Amino acid sequence: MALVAHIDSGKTTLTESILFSSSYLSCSGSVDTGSTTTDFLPVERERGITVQSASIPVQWKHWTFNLIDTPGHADFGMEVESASRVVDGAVVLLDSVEGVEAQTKGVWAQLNRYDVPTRMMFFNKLDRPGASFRNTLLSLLSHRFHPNPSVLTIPIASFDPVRYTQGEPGVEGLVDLVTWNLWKWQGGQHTIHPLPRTIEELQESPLFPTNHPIVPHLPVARTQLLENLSMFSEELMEELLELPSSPSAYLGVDEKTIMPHLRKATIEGSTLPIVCGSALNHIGTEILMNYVGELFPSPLDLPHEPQDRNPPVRLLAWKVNWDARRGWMTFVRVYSGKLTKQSVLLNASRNQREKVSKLLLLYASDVQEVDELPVGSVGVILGLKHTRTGDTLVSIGGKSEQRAVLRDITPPPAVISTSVIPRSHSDLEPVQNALDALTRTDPSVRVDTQDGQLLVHALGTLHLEIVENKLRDDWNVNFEFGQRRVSYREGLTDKKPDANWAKWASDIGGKPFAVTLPLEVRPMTHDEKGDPAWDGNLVLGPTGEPLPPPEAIQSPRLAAIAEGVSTALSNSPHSGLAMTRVFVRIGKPADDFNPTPVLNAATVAVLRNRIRESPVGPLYEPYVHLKVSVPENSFGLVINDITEHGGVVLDLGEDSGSSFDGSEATPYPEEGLYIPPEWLSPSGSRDSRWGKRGATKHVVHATAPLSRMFDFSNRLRALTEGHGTFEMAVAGFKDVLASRGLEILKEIGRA
Ligand SMILES: Nc1nc2c(ncn2[C@@H]2O[C@H](COP(=O)(O)OP(=O)(O)OP(=O)(O)O)[C@@H](O)[C@H]2O)c(=O)[nH]1
Ligand SMILES: [Mg+2]
Repeated sequence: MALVAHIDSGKTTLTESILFSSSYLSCSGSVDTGSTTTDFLPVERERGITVQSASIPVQWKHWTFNLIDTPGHADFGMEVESASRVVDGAVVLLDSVEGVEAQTKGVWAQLNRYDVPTRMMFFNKLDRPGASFRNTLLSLLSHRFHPNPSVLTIPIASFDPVRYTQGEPGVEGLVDLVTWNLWKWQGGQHTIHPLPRTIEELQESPLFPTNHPIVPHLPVARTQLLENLSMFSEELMEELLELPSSPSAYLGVDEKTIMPHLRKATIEGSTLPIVCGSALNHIGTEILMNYVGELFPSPLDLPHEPQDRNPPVRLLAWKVNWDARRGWMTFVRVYSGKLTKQSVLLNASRNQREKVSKLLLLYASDVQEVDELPVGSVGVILGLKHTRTGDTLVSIGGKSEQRAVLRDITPPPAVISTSVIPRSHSDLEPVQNALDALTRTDPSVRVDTQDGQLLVHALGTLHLEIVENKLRDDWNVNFEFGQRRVSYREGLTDKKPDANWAKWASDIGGKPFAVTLPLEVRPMTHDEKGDPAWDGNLVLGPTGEPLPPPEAIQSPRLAAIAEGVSTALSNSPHSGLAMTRVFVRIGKPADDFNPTPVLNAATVAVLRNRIRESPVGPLYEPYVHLKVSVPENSFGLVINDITEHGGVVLDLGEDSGSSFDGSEATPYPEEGLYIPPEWLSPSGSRDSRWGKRGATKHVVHATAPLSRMFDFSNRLRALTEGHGTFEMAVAGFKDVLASRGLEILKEIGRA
């Protein structure tokens, strides 16, 4: 399972707490002092952010699960992409002061893209002033994450009724509504107490001081949870109907009765379980682990290849790393069979043999060597020479259908590039080799040569900085980076082509040759969605289905044409930019005798020609989403700066309901869910973005062109005397006005 979330919501802290609570660590480290297990790279420890995901096996009670801690910064979105590809479940964290944030939506979309079936939410940082369980829950509904969340635990801010109403200290206890237990934290220790099963006994219970305001709410919350669950299970509904009609009846229902229904609803995705706590104080961590164990599917609960006596091995390389001491480390998930050390595999994506030397389980930077990795497990292979992130490896000599490649991982689109200038002529080759190695580990880094210049493309400014560091520190090569440049895109102009545009005629070996390609090409319409696998274009196959990338297409003739489409769209004859928002439909290739290389060359030629014949298309540039926190006195200055640089302010941060992309959607209804009243999670009532007024810092949400935001950190420092902070994440491409288009063409030397 993966931990995914917006930057700084506490994933690494929660990982550390899980390792501590499951007794792997005797004392937990902290991101604030740079001592955690999973953030072990020097740059991670310096900056306190996660850059690369780390996978770690966890033993909890009778369960074993692999935990993947991912980075929250969108510049490292590739890491979330590949983690989403291999996990069966994800825990999504929210900072309870902030609620849903921009990248929460980003990672949620990534989980959707890879069909991660099972998810759970953890409302973290309830100890912070301004945290609110209620508002965080409401933000989930208003951003339409799930129509049927199930609240499994309720926080108790304090056991002292007076301090409780002030929301201090934030979270001292949790009520587990399923097991009907109370968890109390005092001085770093916790105790667990079963709650009484009747309302009268609960009211009298010495577990709570008299008149504690939370008590009357607990039966309500449990009743609502059970009724909500019974919507997904007739069996549970019948059991509830048979209960005596006393107000206490639902309190008597045993956890063993509830859990199977909750588990089924969670695995199907009909509900989204919600737990909460404070990872920093280890509050709620064990409850979270209990629910991961109880509710998340085992690999055998999900559709999988039949595992009879000696099933063939099939695995996906979801991450490749270079380690100075151990060499190439290939992180794999085993989807079938049992992988043993010293075996030979076929890399089905590249048709190359690979020899497995050792197998490892990785506890962050510590390792344990093992002899085998069984089906469902996640581990590391040493010794592979050619395998890249996203490749499928299978047993040698299996039947051809067993060699089918698993679904690949699609890197997010690159938005920024820079030239790489080797210091001297003799540095060129080492620099090229280092770049090649880097793209093997991180497919979201792309390298190409334009006008004799070596260019590296990345997902954002921070990503580019990390690339620079890695080239210097891991590969010791001598180079300089040139100026950073935004990656623009060109669209297609709609001009009706000649009737015969898709016919290609040539001479091959003195013989005339003609082929008509089954292509339909036009600009995408406004409401069509670009496919990330095709860099924002939309490419359909013969039956109208979205085509996978060429290397994953089974039919060689279709693959040859698709490859040609991909090549032609990768740079426009007008601007040299990659094309975007082009619709291509590839029909069924005719059964003629044209060899596949001819089909491929012909596709490139006719499609290029088609684009060249149309006038230069609209230009697109990447936009970023900005979240800026500024003191009151520089608020106006910062807003001016953003608008002067082409930005648009979306929200002034006081209203959690509006969405970041500016689109207004109706929230999911609150009906049928347990939503605690405002005063029940009182820490939200003061000093927060949830509060009406009185915040000392203002929050601005805006979008702006990336090209004009490169030096925003310097500008913000100057405008706020160092008191402003901001987060920036790429929010996609937007088409630009003709005047800006001309500027762009000038900038890239095409006008
Ligand atoms: N008060 C409070 N602070 C927390 C809690 N959990 C994490 N933090 C703090 O929040 C900051 C970010 O925590 P991380 O664990 O690095 O967050 P992350 O989600 O891993 O961040 P990225 O990996 O960079 O996306 C650190 O300063 C933590 O100490 C919590 O429960 N309460
Ligand atoms: Mg982290």
